[in-house]
Amino acid sequence: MTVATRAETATDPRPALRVGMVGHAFMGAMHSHAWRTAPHFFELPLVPELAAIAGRNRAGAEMAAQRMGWASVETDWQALIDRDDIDLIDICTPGNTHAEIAIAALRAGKHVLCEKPLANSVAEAEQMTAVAEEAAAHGVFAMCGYSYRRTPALALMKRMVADGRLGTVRQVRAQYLQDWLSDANAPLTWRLDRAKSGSGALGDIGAHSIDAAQFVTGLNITGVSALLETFTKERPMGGEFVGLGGHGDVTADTPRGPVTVDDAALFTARFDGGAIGVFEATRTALGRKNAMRLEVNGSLGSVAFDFEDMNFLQFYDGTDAEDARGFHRILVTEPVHPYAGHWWPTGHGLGYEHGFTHQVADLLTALGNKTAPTPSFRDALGVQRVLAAVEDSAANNSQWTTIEESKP
Ligand code: SOE
Repeated sequence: MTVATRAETATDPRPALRVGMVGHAFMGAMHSHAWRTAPHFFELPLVPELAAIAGRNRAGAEMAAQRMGWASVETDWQALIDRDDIDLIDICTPGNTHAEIAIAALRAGKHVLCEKPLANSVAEAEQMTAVAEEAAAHGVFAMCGYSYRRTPALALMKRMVADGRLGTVRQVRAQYLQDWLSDANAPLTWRLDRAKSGSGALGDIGAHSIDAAQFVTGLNITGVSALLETFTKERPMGGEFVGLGGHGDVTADTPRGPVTVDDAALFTARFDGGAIGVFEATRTALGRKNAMRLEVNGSLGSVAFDFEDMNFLQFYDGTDAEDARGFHRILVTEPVHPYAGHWWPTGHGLGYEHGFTHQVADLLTALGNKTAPTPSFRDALGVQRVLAAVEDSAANNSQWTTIEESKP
């Protein structure tokens, strides 16, 4: 893959990284923001260019290109891959399209950023990982977009565990609670169709919890016992989600179709190294909007994070003087904290979108240094194996289900 050179007239000598993005819904908008913003807040070896966006509907893609800042439009992802002025394919589409797009892109010598979860099955994830590792040998790299790793408080959590501040990790408590599907009249979108999404809350948000737990602790889940539930078995067809309770136009005559994925997933887990964990993912916990929570208890201390209070990390240091022990609320906005120093002066908080900008900054830094970005497709394959084990366990009366090692 030739590294693009910027136009002669450009004052910036750094090479460009020309991005082609597939999809322009919520994640497409978020990734566009990150590609635009990263070079303004991070010193990067490559300068991203929003070269082209692909969407099946030309009018919709044109509108998205204008709104999100893309220079050109394609109506077919293969056309993006065929262009020699594109260096990286950013996949922001439903899970059933990830494998075909990522494999074609990598084989064409394009780097890939693929939204989570990596795929809709272990088999697809294994194939994607094999192609990615083959491409890496030729300097073409792939990353999976588990963006919460790059929330400053979670990155600080990982640093504290790695530095031994918690001692031996014993227990992990991961919840990801949303409520946008609590309304039985919320429509049957692609996220509720197993053929497109692969699973429901489990793969959509449970995958984030699995990746975050493994990333923060440095431990892998080795086995699970699980149950899944679908509370609303049928939903109105043909509409778009317009917010809680916003589906008054749905009537008893509105045709309904079957929901083929879970509304909620619960599972217990064992990690290598002897730790145990409990996980919960749901999109029907009325009142919880985006409560991605993670708590780790160790022999010397505990840390706890709640995305709905995302600028704080709670830390209990068991080595504090006995009369001073308690959960300290650390405001994770200081230059000493991961990523925070790139933004505002002390004490000014960050938001959901910053994790995506950090993701792009770390990706561009890795590519500029010709090194493999993380999380790799193999890391994401590990998450995919846990997702599959949860579904297997739930389908067999919650029987204990082990996770096979990721094959080399
Ligand atoms: C919907 O549940 C969703 O948009 C997830 O798909 C994202 O990965 C998560 O970051 C926010 O919630």
